[in-house]
Amino acid sequence: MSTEGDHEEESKAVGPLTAALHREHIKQLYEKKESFEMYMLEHRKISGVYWALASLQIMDCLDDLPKEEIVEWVFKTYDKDSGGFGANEQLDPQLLSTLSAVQILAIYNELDRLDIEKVVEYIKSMQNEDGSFSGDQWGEVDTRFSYGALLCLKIMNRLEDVDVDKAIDYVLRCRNFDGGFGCIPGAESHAGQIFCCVGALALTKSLDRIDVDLLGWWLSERQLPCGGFNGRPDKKEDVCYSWWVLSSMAMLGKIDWIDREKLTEFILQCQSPDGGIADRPGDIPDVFHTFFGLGALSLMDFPDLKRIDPKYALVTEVVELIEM
Ligand code: GRG
Repeated sequence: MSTEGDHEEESKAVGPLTAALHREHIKQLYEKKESFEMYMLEHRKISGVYWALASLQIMDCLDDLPKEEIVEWVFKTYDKDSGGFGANEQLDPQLLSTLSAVQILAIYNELDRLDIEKVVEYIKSMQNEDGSFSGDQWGEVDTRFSYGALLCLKIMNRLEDVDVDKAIDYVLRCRNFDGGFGCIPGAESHAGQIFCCVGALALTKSLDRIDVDLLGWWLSERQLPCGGFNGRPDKKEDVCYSWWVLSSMAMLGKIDWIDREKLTEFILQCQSPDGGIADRPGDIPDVFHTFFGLGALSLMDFPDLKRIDPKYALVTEVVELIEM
């Protein structure tokens, strides 16, 4: 039996956005460095820092965390030999960690501190003959890495340093009959991978190469009776898909094909009374779901939140500086 929309019958009493509690949740996470959530983030800490800072910036309170301390820590994850950044101190360089490092520096308007030539060299070294990208020295290929590489280069204004045509041809090879995209050619369509592929196409102005209506339809089918989205058919709703689905629809110009009010209600119901946003109502919150919940609310023009750009996953004022 389908488990879709389990929360449909739960209380519909929807409170306001408890931004002050979310700020406190993030500050506590940073200050109590020994917490369970921080322990769980150890192997991908740099992305956790990006989600935390991006969340604070959406709520217009970036100064809640110490900028200089964070920027110094980011450079402790840098590998001078390769030009890539690791997920934490003493970890091997990795493409998505490099993206998070570059995003953090963009958020703080500190891109000048990067050795851009070295970082570009690292990303170039990750492109394969067929246009795909590997995530690290061990070679796993995934459309997450295509997006990560292209976005990282775009932020540094160096997109032309890789073979963009080949990169896009590879992304298009990962497209399925239903209009969606998977992690490699032939893999099942999944909203997370669709975000990456649509992001890669949007960053390179190649969206005219896909059937936008077909994909828009597949994405709009992800909204369940509870208002939340799942990531593929017959799966449960999760706040993070609010971002992966809605940002893809925003890039396709199809954001009006979903019920915004119901999605907003669902996200607000996922707020923890102690701050932070969880995957589903009543679950334990974390910084990943907090960012993606806030990001989706921002895409829907929720009051008092800064606007986020769907292809960069950064607030628009940061993107304006990058594109200047
Ligand atoms: C800068 C926003 C940003 C992203 C960087 C890391 C990345 C690029 C993209 C990740 C995209 C992705 C694959 C997201 C999905 C994450 C997720 C919740 C996976 C769970 O997959 P399953 O199969 O879950 O366990 P379902 O919901 O299908 O059961």
